[in-house]
Amino acid sequence: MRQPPELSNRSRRMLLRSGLSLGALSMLSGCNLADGDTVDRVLWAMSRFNDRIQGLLFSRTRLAPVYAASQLTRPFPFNAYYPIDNVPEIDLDHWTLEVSGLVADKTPWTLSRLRALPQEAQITRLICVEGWSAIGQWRGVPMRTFLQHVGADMTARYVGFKCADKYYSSMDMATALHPQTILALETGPKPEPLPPQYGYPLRIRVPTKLGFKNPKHIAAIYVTNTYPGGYWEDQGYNWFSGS
Ligand SMILES: Nc1nc2c(c(=O)[nH]1)N[C@H]1C(S)=C(S)[C@@H](COP(=O)(O)O)O[C@H]1N2
Ligand SMILES: [Mo]
Repeated sequence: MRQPPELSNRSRRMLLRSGLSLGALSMLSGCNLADGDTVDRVLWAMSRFNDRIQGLLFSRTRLAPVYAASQLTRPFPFNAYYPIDNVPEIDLDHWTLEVSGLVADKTPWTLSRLRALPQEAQITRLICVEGWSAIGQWRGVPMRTFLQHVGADMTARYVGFKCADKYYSSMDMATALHPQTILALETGPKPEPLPPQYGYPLRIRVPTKLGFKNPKHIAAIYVTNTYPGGYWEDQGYNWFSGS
């Protein structure tokens, strides 16, 4: 995504509008369309309402499609809000994962402690809103396992992520506990530590959601009941964004 991070109010509205059904749009016809702020507020409220419905329809047991090793996309595409030359440099020797919010144990995690947890591998499709998709393999700790280890309040509403770049995102607890939602440490046909551009040393892999909800270079995870939003979500992309 190479657009400048600040979208104009107009393109922000267009983005929100594109996530609404025709029926929802026709309800807007009573609004004074010249009053951008009102339209904006109504569209944001509808998008959050859509989030709730998508959350209710989400099945904790229904799996995203999985693929064979022969179907892996090579080379796997890179995408971020900056070009590949600007991928953050991270000092792996001093790296830790911060944990905060509604969890019993806030001790930061080292890579070796994460590697010692049970790992799962998946071959799934990453779907980007920009109009491409690619099949990749990722391996890492199921988010559910991690949340159990830190004593997370599983009744909380959201899990939020802060990244080493300016990116951030969040997901509903049901998605965080879904069996295919993993803290990925490895990728590739023969899983190896994440290369820099794919989010080393740690990224979220959540095949039940669109690409932008798969934050890379995770620096902090927090559990909260306060809506955390996200980098693209706060600019108008629908927050739930199931794939
Ligand atoms: N930290 C960070 N994570 C990010 C992004 C980003 O810009 N920064 N872009 C997102 C988007 S829009 C997509 S499609 C995927 C792309 O992942 P890939 O580079 O492995 O293809 O990363 C997501 N995670
Ligand atoms: Mo994306």
